[in-house]
Amino acid sequence: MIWIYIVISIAANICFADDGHEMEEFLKREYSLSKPYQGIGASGSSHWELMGDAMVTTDQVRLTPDMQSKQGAVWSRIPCHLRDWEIQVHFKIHGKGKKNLNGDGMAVWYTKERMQKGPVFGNKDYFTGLGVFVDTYPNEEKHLEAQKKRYTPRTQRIFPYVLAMVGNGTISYDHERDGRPSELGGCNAMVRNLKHDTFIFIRYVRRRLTIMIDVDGQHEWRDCLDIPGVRLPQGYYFGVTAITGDLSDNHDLISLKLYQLTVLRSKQEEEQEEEVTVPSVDNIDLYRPYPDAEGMSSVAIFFTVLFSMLGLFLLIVVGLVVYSHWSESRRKRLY
Ligand SMILES: [Ca+2]
Repeated sequence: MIWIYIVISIAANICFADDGHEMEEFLKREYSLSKPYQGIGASGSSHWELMGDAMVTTDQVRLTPDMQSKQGAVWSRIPCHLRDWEIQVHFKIHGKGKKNLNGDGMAVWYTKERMQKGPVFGNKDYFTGLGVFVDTYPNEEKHLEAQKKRYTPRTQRIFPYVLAMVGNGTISYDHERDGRPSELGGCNAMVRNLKHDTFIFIRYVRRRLTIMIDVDGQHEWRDCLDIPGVRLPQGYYFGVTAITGDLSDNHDLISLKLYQLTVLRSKQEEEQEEEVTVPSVDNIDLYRPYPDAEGMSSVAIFFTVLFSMLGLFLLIVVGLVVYSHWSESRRKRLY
């Protein structure tokens, strides 16, 4: 289903969730960030705080410049106690690097922790909460290419790739595998060096996590991920971070708009929604290691074929021996 993209120009709107429930949305200015970014970073005078190499200009919050080994972030100072919400993130990723010679990407967060530098797109590893990543560099593919290994179609992706992960404080983001073992889902999103605007939309309603993207310049939301049973505690912080390594890009945040959604719940639904203290997702292990993501190497394929042929040969020999014994004993019985 493609959603018609509507620029929300007034503070309150009526819209419908996927399940047809009517809901209202209100822009929450204290959790939103937009031009002219007044007072961001200055201590105490803004709801948002800058970190690392992030810089505010007239047109954007530049999380990283197009230079190696930078990381930057902007974090909300106030915890969000809304039960149902959606955020629209207007961002821009651009740089001089040619395709797949740029990196590493940016992330939108709703986490217990805030303002901690680290390897996960500029945030700490073993985070607690939700991370939505725009990964612009295919680490696993490049690693396998260098080793002349094939990758299985099951895990093959086209980059840049948008991926969602829920962490409970004990799960590491596997950077070398581009987060595959902890992936909740995701989609391809060609977002680099575009003239038109690019957006990510994250909606969290009745524990259903929906992610859509608008990156094609068509003013349409494209489905990226939709998962029920995502349990996220209240009182976490929103943040946007980015990182560069050997390869780089400008990672710019233009705006972040948070809407409170008011959803009618029946008394029964209210009673069933017990309070969540640790993030989790119903019926999904948050970390699912897989033994052979790298597929078979050419040596492994050679031996598999060799042993298969030997096995077949052995079967034929055994079959012939059994047949000759059988036909001989049959001949004897006939005479
Ligand atoms: Ca990557």
